[in-house]
Amino acid sequence: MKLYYSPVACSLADHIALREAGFTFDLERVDLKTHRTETGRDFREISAKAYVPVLVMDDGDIITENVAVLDWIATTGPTLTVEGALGRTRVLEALTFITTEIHHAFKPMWHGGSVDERENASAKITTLFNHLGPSLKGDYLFGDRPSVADFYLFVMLLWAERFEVITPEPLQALRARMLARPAVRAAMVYEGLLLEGGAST
Ligand SMILES: N[C@@H](CCC(=O)N[C@@H](CS)C(=O)NCC(=O)O)C(=O)O
Repeated sequence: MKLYYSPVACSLADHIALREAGFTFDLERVDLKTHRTETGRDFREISAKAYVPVLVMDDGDIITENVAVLDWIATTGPTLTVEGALGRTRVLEALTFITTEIHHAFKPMWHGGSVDERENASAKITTLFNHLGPSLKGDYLFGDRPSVADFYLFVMLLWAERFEVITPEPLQALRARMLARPAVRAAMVYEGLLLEGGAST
């Protein structure tokens, strides 16, 4: 299978999840401005939606939308499931909050919002993070193992750092724990976000 990604985009969550789950997969970078992939293909021929992540399965089936891709990885790879009758529901609940509320709130930062819009967005994102801060059930959102929701949250925390958004202490600690994970580091090195030895690029 192949993941189409763009460095530091939300597809980093899927990239980390595939590595954490131990899948064998290929990666192809997409330039979101030109719509060209690194092999020169027009990305819109692969997905007319023209955004990442896109996961192309070996049989040619294509999954788009981050929540769907992450849910597929979590339910197919055995190490990422969250126990309990409501385990999957809780993960979907967190993923939906992250994508519709937190990710969406970053729009002014990525898409040239005015100073006022960015300041308002920053305050709103801090409030949204504060909803998640107290709800950690251990080192991660649902206990002592990370879930796919932690991977998506981690990307949002990287974005928060980049745009100097204030985050609550428990989520700063979660970000540090994630950064210590070999699969996370490998994904970040691959995407050019970390140097091999560990320093940020
Ligand atoms: N609804 C999509 C949105 C994904 C999305 O926003 N992807 C961004 C990168 S984080 C993208 O590829 N944007 C393309 C563009 O802005 O042209 C999902 O949840 O997967």
